[in-house]
Amino acid sequence: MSKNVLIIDDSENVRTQIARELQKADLFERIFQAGDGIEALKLLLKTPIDLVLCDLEMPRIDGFKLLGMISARKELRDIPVIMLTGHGHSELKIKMLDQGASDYVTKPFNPGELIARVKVQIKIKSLQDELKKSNERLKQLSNTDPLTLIYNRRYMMNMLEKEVQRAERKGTHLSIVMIDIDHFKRVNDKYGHQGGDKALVALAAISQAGLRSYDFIARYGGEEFVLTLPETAHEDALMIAERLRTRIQSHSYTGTLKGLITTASMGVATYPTDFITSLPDLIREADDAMYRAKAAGRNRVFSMNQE
Ligand code: GH3
Ligand code: MG
Ligand code: MG
Ligand code: MG
Repeated sequence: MSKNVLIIDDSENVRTQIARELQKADLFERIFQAGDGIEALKLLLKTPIDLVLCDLEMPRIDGFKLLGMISARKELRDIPVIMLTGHGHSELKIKMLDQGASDYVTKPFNPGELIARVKVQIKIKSLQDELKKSNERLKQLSNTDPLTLIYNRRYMMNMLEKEVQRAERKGTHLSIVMIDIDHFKRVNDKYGHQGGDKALVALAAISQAGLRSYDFIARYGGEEFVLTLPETAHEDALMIAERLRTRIQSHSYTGTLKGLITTASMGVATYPTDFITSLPDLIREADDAMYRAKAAGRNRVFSMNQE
């Protein structure tokens, strides 16, 4: 992995000396230098830096000020900073560590010690980076349905709670479409469970295509999906559902599913109304409307107001 280091010191002599040691140790792909805090901050904001070596005493912006600036910015906060100081007072060292420094080296520095401390920080940083990445992967995994790769029910419920609150706060409408595939058992019977799985993957993709960026589709259950439409009035949601119903019906499957026709029954509900004042109300009404669509003969969109 290529790593970048930044040396900040107002003395060019010190910078050159440190750069030479770092070069010898061959730990970094690129070694950047800055003579003052402003130059350093500019560089940090436009270049990915993995470690900072920073002088404490500099004119205008000193090491403490720079530490403060680095920890105030979310994108810089995790970069380890090793302070370079001429003094050995304990108080000063404590203050540096308190203010966010990862370590310190006293000048004139011992090259062996400097490199050893640099290595420790690189190790910690790369472990932290790995941890962050695997946390992100886990989070994504916990929100994703493994078969269709769209959001799962858990994510949907979390988001819906937020969307209900947002609609409440902003005085807008939130619509959902409950979607249940018609006679899906027959698909499994005819094409096998694997064939059924393939159909579900295709249906998820069809449902996701053409959505606005803030709309999202989730797998609610086996062959049930929910489409969430923030800031969408009931009439508009009915139109969007109807468009999706047509798209599903006219989809031509290929490969082993060639010739298959799937249809879906949908129920549309919108928050808030006199009888939909909470998230459970919204889901119940969408579900009820979907069942009325089934009862009325399937392959249709029913509104919460429709008997
Ligand atoms: P309808 O909704 O029109 O009343 O009929 P249906 O046949 O779809 O009825 P139901 O909801 O009772 O059955 C859904 C079927 O979907 C049952 C189950 O075998 C199938 N199913 C659910 N999850 C999966 C899955 O992950 N893969 C496959 N292949 N089939 C699934
Ligand atoms: Mg100095
Ligand atoms: Mg079902
Ligand atoms: Mg079904």
